[in-house]
Amino acid sequence: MNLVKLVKLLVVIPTYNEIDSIASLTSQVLSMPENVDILIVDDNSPDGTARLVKEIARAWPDRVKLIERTKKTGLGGAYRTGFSWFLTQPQYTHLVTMDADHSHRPQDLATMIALLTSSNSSKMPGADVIMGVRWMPGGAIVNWPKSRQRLSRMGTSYARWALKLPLRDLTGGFRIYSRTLLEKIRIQSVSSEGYCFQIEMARAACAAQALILESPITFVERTSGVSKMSRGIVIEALFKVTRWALDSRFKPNADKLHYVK
Ligand SMILES: Nc1nc2c(ncn2[C@@H]2O[C@H](COP(=O)(O)OP(=O)(O)O)[C@@H](O)[C@H]2O)c(=O)[nH]1
Ligand SMILES: [Mg+2]
Repeated sequence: MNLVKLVKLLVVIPTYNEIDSIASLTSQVLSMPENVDILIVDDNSPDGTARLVKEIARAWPDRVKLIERTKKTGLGGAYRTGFSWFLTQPQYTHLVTMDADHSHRPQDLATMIALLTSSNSSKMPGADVIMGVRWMPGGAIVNWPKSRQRLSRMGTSYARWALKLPLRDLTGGFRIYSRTLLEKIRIQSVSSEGYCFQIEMARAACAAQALILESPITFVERTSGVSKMSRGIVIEALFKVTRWALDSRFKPNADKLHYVK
């Protein structure tokens, strides 16, 4: 008999000036039939995102939480805060990372959860990470200019080659992580500030010998608000990936010692 292990997911959504999309995204996620709650980590958005989230949280006190940080220090810091809070809440079995701007679609999350539960119910130990992937059969990108697509693809190709990570989308941020994996990783050691956090989490997961499954997603460029992507974010990623690649050449076990408890 196949025993299906129950999953309860916390969707962590980092926000900076996402007042136009956060209410509709929250409502779409809350209406999913799967067992999902939401944690929004806002960086004192000047547009009043946190004020709106507080109203939503009043209507859904058990299902929507807000953490307010005093200033914008980047996606990595917001995620570290969200991951740390998740670890204090034993009712959740999995953590989802998802963007606020409708680029990550709830219907793809449903597919990712289905893959997770089918891996959980097989005789194998369940997946530690379900990775949303744009660059695989069934995956797509809608409305990104060619230049941004090229940048993203090059980022993944470089990190995949330099770090020898056999994964097809290292810069995407739509993922599910198991509690078992997050409890094994020193989350404060995943120190990237920008979108390089996604590459570093993949590196930490591989160092912890996680079982990672890929699931195709359609990434849809935002239609409101503005992207927080910047030159500094690209430089951080380039610099860090190169340094990690050199580190692991000279100290092959460095990533395991650094990230895994
Ligand atoms: N809390 C917080 N959220 C951020 C920060 N930078 C980006 N985000 C959020 O991260 C998600 C992805 O950012 P986005 O600007 O859409 O990046 P893009 O899709 O790569 O252009 C969105 O939900 C943003 O609001 C930050 O410094 N702090
Ligand atoms: Mg976006």
